[in-house]
Amino acid sequence: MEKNDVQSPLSSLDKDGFIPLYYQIQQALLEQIQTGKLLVGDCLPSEYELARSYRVSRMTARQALHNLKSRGYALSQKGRGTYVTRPKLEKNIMHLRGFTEDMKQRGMMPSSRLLAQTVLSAKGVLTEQLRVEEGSAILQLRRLRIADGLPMAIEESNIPLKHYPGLERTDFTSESLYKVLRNKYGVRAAWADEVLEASPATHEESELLSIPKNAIMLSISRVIMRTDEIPIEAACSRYFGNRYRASIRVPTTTIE
Ligand code: 16G
Repeated sequence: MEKNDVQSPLSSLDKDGFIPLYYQIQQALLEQIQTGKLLVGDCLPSEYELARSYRVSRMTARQALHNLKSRGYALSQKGRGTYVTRPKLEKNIMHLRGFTEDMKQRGMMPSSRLLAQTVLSAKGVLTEQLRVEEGSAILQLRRLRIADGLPMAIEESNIPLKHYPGLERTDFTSESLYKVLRNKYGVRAAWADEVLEASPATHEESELLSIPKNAIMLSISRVIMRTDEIPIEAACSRYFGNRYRASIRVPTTTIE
């Protein structure tokens, strides 16, 4: 990874104007990101380099980098410095859209790395969530979900096989679960119960998503139901908090 030079730094700062210096630096870097001169994964100049080339204090340089990070355009990692990331994707949790469909709608290229595809016997909370008997066959998928080459989420899906015989033979390295359920089994989703939680990344998650140790994850657990009230899937999707945020439109109601 190459360090990018700040383009003609001294000429671009207006040191006598009203616009704070940190803001000018932040905007100059943002312009390089938005015009593609700096790409996702590229290193940004360090606080020290910025301070030196713009002839500003390190505090000013730090503020510029801090603002880019809090807007989701950059991330600092020990040993790697500060590098360009993508602003957070907004996940509308009211939409029962699958990952593949969601990424395509955003003009991004979805892909998956299959971590596990196993058939197991239902027990404990899964029997309640999926409304199946103990020992009933469940297809469990664990996938690393990727968009435009960037790892986005780790998902575990549990699907009761008694309603979808043969589903376990699908190659989920390339197939969309929701597409197969819709096209092959005629499934229509009606509603879902979702729980959102924040928690630190496990060691495996930080490795797979290439994110800092203990980074904050946005976890969405959901049970999605068919129109005939039969559970389709009990899933848990774990997104890196710096790449995702959840949004919702609250329907008309009274203010209490
Ligand atoms: C979404 C779902 C996940 C489902 C997946 C199917 C959430 C929080 N999670 O990521 O439960 O398994 O889509 O995606 O919405 P696919 O159709 O691309 O396989």
